[in-house]
Amino acid sequence: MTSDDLSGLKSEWAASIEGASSLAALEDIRVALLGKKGRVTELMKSLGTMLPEARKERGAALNILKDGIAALIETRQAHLAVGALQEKLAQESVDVTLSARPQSEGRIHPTTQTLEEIITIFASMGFSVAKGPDIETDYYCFEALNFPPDHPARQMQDTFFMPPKDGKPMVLRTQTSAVQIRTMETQKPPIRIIVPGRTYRCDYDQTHTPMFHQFEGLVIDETTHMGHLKGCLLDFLRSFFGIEDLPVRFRPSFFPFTEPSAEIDMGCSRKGGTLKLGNYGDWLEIGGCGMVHPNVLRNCNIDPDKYQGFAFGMGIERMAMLKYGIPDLRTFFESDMRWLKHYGFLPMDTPNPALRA
Ligand code: 2NL
Repeated sequence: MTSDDLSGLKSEWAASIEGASSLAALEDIRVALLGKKGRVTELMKSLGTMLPEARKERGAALNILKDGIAALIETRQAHLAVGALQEKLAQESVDVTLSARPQSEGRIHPTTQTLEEIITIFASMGFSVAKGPDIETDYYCFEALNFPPDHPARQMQDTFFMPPKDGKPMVLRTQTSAVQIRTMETQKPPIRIIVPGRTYRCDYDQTHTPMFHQFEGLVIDETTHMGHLKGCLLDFLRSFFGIEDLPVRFRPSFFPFTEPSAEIDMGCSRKGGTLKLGNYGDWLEIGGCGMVHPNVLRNCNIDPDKYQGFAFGMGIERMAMLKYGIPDLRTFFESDMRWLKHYGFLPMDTPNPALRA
C-alpha cells in the first residue's frame, strides 16, 4: 500500500467521521478505526513484518494518519456534544410562567414551634430533655413534692383523679415535676434537665384549658444557688423573646416543693389595651421558680447538705401567646385549619432566637 493509498483511506474515513450524526455513531467509527482491532491499528501492526528501512518511512506516515484521524474525531465529537446539549436544554426547559405547586396544607402547631425554640435555648445551656407518663401516682405528683395531705391541689375540684392501679391512687399530672422526682431517684447529680409535656387541671376559660403544656427545669449540683437561677432564667427569657434588655423580676411566693420560692415577672406595657414586652415599668407573670426544698431532695435520697438545686416551671401555650400574639388559649386545641394556617409555621420558616448571632 502506497502513501497515496493512505491518503485515499484518510479522505474516505474523514467523510464517514463528518457524516456521523450522533455521539454514539461517532464512537462506533472511532472503535472501527482506532480501537484494538480497528483499521488504523491493523495497519500499524503490519509494520512488524517490514524491513527496517521501509518500516521507518511507513511508520511515520501511519503515525500522521492516526493523529489526523484522532483529531478529526475529536473535532466532530465537540461539535456533536454542543448539539446534544442544546437538544437536551430545549427538551428540558422550565416554563417559568407555570403557577407554583400548591403549598402543603399542614403547619407546625405554635405549641410545637414554641417548645422546639425553648428546648434549643436550654440545650445550648447544657440541659437535656427528660420525659415521663401523663398518668401518675399520687406519690410522684404530690407526696414526693412535699405537698401536705390537705393541700387544695389534691382535692377533686382541681385535679383529674383516675381509677387506682395496684392499690395506688392515680391522677392526671398537674405539673411535670414527677419526671424530675423520677430523674433524681435514678441519676446522680449534677443534673440539668428540662421536662416538657402535657399537664391537666380541672379548669376552662379564656386562659385555662383542662389540658395544656408546661415545661419545668431542674438543676442540681454542689454549689448551685439563687444567683444561678436568676441568671439562667434571665438569659433564657431574653433569648426566647429576642429582647436584649427585657427586665425580669423575682417576686417572693410559696410552693410546697421550693424554699425560697418566687414568681417570675417580665417587664411590659399595657398602654392602649395592647400588651408589649420590654422595659416599660409594668410587670407580667410568666411562671414560678425556687430553690428545691430539702424535703424533696431527701425524698430522692439526695443529701441536702451536699447538694442544692433550683427548679422552675412555665406554660408553653402562654409563652406562645405572648411571643406570637395569640389572644385565646382555647383556640390552641380546636383543630381549626383556618387558625392553624394563620398562626402555624412552615417547617423551614422557623425563626429561632436561639440561633441568632
Ligand atoms: C409554675 C411554677 C414551678 C417547680 C415548678 C419543681 C420540681 C421539683 C422540685 C422543685 Cl422536682 N420544684 N418545680 C418549682 C417552682 C415552680 O412551677 O408556675 N409553673 C407553671
